[in-house]
Amino acid sequence: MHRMFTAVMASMTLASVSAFAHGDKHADQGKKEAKAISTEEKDFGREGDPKKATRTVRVDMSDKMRFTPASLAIKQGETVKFVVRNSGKTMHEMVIGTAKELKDHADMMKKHPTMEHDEPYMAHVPPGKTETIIWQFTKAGEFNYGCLIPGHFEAGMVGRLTVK
Ligand SMILES: [Cu+2]
Repeated sequence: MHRMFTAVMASMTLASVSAFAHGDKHADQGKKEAKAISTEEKDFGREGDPKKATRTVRVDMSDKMRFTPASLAIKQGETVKFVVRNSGKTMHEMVIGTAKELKDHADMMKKHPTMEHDEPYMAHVPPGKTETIIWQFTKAGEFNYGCLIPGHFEAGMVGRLTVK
């Protein structure tokens, strides 16, 4: 009985080790590139094809709870590569969306701070690191980008996107 339990434990450990090694081996290829590009159309656009990115926008996030730049003008149809840097000492994230979506999402994050999410229109960036978002702005309108780490959005960590 005891012996069987040990054997099961050993094989489980082995399985998780090999799963980790497999994930690790491909880590340098980049998580986003490895996935197929989503065809889901949101109110504020769709996931962009990195090969079709016509513009690179550098965005800085700081512990002053601000994005730099704080506003952006984008041409409708444009595929933008956002290079998002966290120059602060705490975690920040850039999430693109409509004002209502961001507010709802921020409220949800307050209730479930450890909620895990990863979508093509968001980048979670640890201190000192840089992540990218490739997004195609297929629809005209006024949108936002915000940091939904609890308290940050409320402190004014939100930028304005104008697509026309
Ligand atoms: Cu933040």
